[in-house]
Amino acid sequence: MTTGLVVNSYGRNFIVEIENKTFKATTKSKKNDYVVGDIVNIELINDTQVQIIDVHSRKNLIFRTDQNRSKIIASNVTQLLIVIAIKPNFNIFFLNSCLICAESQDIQPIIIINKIDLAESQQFITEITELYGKKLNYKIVELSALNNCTELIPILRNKTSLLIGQSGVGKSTITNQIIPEANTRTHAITKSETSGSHTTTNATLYHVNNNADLIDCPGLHEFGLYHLDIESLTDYFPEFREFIGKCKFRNCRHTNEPNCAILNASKLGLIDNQRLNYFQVLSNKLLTKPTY
Ligand SMILES: Nc1nc2c(ncn2[C@@H]2O[C@H](COP(=O)(O)OP(=O)(O)O)[C@@H](O)[C@H]2O)c(=O)[nH]1
Ligand SMILES: [Mg+2]
Ligand SMILES: [Zn+2]
Repeated sequence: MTTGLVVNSYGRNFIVEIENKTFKATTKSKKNDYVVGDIVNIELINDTQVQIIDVHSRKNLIFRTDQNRSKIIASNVTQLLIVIAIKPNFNIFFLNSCLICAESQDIQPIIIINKIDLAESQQFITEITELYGKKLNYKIVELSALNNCTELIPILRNKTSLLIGQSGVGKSTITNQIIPEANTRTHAITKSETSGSHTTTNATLYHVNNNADLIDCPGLHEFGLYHLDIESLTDYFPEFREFIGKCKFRNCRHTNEPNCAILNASKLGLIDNQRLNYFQVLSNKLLTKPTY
């Protein structure tokens, strides 16, 4: 049996890479929930086509869920590069959701503040660095993808990094800086394989060098986390950890209970108000979620 790596998908079809050569892939039977990053067993059909038989077990699976559906994004990711920018419309809820996604999958997150060339980025950088860098200890990289992304090269080494972020923050610009032929490749696949549509709507995996892979995924408007288990939620907030288990009530939801260690910590300024608010909104969503 030959194995390959899924590097792109469109509709029900996939692009699979086998020893540096790419093939169009269809799937056997109706099962087609494969995703970029999957290692798959394939059967050769001819010198351009293969059929996917099944998938090797995944180390992790990045996906999002909203009220009524779930979408898989990529698998076997070892680093989440969360790209943010003051423009077009920074959403702190989105940033927090990406961090919770990383924490819940035990994947290293790195926050990339892009568009630092814009004058209005100054205040933004200060605020983000103060909370997410200094208080929460997340690694932060500041750059202007329009100028260069060289700072990212050592960070990518020996990792499979997934670029994630709202539409328009600069993910594709970063990808094109790092892999100059990325643009052409995406377009080549799109034009020949998807009659007429202009952009790929799924993630694409690129090889950088030094065993580094980079996955660009199209902008997301929301990053739903309806699949999370509410009982584990506090574990994904690093600044909550020292207070977990210290509330008066064992089943405390940290919203308005008396003697809540987390609410007390926020009153003392040990937990940021916006983060607490995000936690409460998210846990409320999980409590009222539909069943899948
Ligand atoms: N000023 C500025 N604009 C940028 C920068 N990086 C990307 N952009 C612009 O932001 C827009 C969206 O970029 P794109 O890479 O398509 O974002 P994506 O949706 O995250 O893939 C484009 O017009 C880029 O030229 C940057 O560092 N500075
Ligand atoms: Mg893009
Ligand atoms: Zn509590």
